[in-house]
Parts: sequence; structure tokens; C-alpha cells
Amino acid sequence: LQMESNLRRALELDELELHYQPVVRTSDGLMAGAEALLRWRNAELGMVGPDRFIPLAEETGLIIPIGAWVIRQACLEARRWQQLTGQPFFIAVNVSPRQFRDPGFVDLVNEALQEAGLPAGQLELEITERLILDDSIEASDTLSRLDELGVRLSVDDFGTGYSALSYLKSYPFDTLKIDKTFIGDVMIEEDDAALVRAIITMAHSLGLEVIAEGVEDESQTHFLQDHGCDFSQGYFYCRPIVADEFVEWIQTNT
Ligand code: G
Ligand code: G
Ligand code: MN
Ligand code: NA
Repeated sequence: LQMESNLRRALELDELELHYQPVVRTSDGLMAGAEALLRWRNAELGMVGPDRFIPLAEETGLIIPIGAWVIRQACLEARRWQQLTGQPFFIAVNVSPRQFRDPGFVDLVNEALQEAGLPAGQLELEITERLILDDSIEASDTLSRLDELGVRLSVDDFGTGYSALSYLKSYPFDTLKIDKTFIGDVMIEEDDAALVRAIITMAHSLGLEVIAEGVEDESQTHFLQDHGCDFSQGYFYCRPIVADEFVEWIQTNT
């Protein structure tokens, strides 16, 4: 309860911040875009990670204003990178189920893009496969409307959900993000290596691009290069960092 009342005030007190983790092209390690990751900096609680407050934000409905702030802020930041570098980097934003189901969601996304002057193709919305499969009819309509706006749609944590693959051909996804649990042991476990190779092949056959998450060492990057994984993200390249540090990172990695 204490946590809930604190979270209610987090927005007005300006306690939320986005950290950014680069997503690089696997072939050359240069930046392609970034994922925005939310943090809550609270006087009493310290720095709180999303795993500790997103579930509460979902339950209470606070995810609606918080999620709106995240999308607006992320679009503004991506526009800033573009102005700084002249390059059309994408920004990926995590979308939670309740936020996605909100009737105002598509309009909100459109407004955030307009407000920032960011081309829709530079915003990627990350959605988990669990969400798609839980309410496929409503999800289908929302995904089509987002697709018509021109935003990119990705399946986050791919491979950890219900493993129903049929939705990939029915819905307008652009990207699969291979969950970090597969990448972690890709050099040690032949089964993980086989799955990662198969996911990349399948995704490409369906016209989807692939991001490997949780890349932590160089041998994994070689594996992913050898198997044609389009993009990579993980501590090997860079941890999630605050906006100012991120701008410095861009200067040396583009
Ligand atoms: O570093 P990391 O601890 O940031 O993220 C943990 C989890 O929180 C991930 O599953 C990530 O998708 C989720 N997450 C991070 N930022 C956001 C956000 O802005 N909105 C939602 N809904 N989830 C987020
Ligand atoms: O669920 P989602 O994929 O949105 O969550 C991304 C999460 O992965 C965030 O918590 C982020 O901090 C974390 N992360 C990013 N890179 C790495 C990495 O190389 N290793 C591990 N273990 N976690 C990572
Ligand atoms: Mn994500
Ligand atoms: Na993920």
C-alpha cells in the first residue's frame, strides 16, 4: 500500500526515468537503435526496477499514465538522436497487456509520434506472445491499426511463451526478439544452439528480422554472425544507461 501511494505520485514528482540499451547490427556492431527500459528513482526505495513495480502498475491501472509517459519520452529521445546524428535509429518500447488493451492506445501512439516529429517506422513496440494469445481477437484489431500507422511490431521474449507459432503468419509483426535464456547457453548447449539457428531461419522465411537478447560475450556474437542474426543486444555491447551517457555512447559507436 505504501508502495502504491508512492507509485501514484511518481509521475508528478518526476521520479520515473528511461534508461537506454543499444541494439546493434550483428554484422558490424554498429548501433541500429535502442530499447527503452523504465526505472523508478524514489527517495525511500532507491532505484526500483520494472520487475518490482510494473505488476503493481498493471493491477492499479497506473500503467496507463505511466506507459503513456514512457512512449512520449522515448519518441522525443529518438528524435533527439536523429537530430544529433542524422541517422534514423529506432526506439523499442515495452508495452504491457493492460496498456495494449486500453481503447486509447493507438491514438496515444499516434500523438506521441506527431508530438516528437518521429517517423512511425522508427518506433518499435515490443509485445509478448502471451498477450497475443490471451486475447487474440482484440489484439488482432489493435495490431492492424498500429501496423497501418507504420510503427514496427516485435515479439518480445520469443520462445518462452506458449510456443504457438500460427500467430506469426496472421499478425503484422516485423521482428522477433530471441529471449536471453536461449542466448546464455548458446555456446555450451547444443539444444540451445539448434533452437537459435532454427528461430533465425524460421523468422527470415516469414520475412521477420531477428534481435538476439542477452548477448554477454564475444563467442556469442560470432555464433550469431555465422547464423545471420540481424541485430544483437546485451551487456557485451552495453548495459542500459541513462540518456546523457547514451548520447556519448552514440558518438563512439555509429
Ligand atoms: O532491465 P530490465 O530490468 O529493465 O527490465 C525488466 C523487465 O521489465 C523486462 O521484461 C522489460 O520488458 C520490462 N520493462 C522495462 N521497461 C518497461 C516499460 O517501460 N514498460 C513495461 N510494460 N515493461 C517494461
Ligand atoms: O523482457 P525484456 O526483454 O524486455 O527485458 C530486457 C531485460 O534484459 C532487461 O531487464 C535488461 O536489463 C536485461 N538485459 C539486457 N542485456 C542483458 C544481458 O546481456 N544479460 C542479462 N542477463 N540481462 C540483460
Ligand atoms: Mn523488451
Ligand atoms: Na525479451
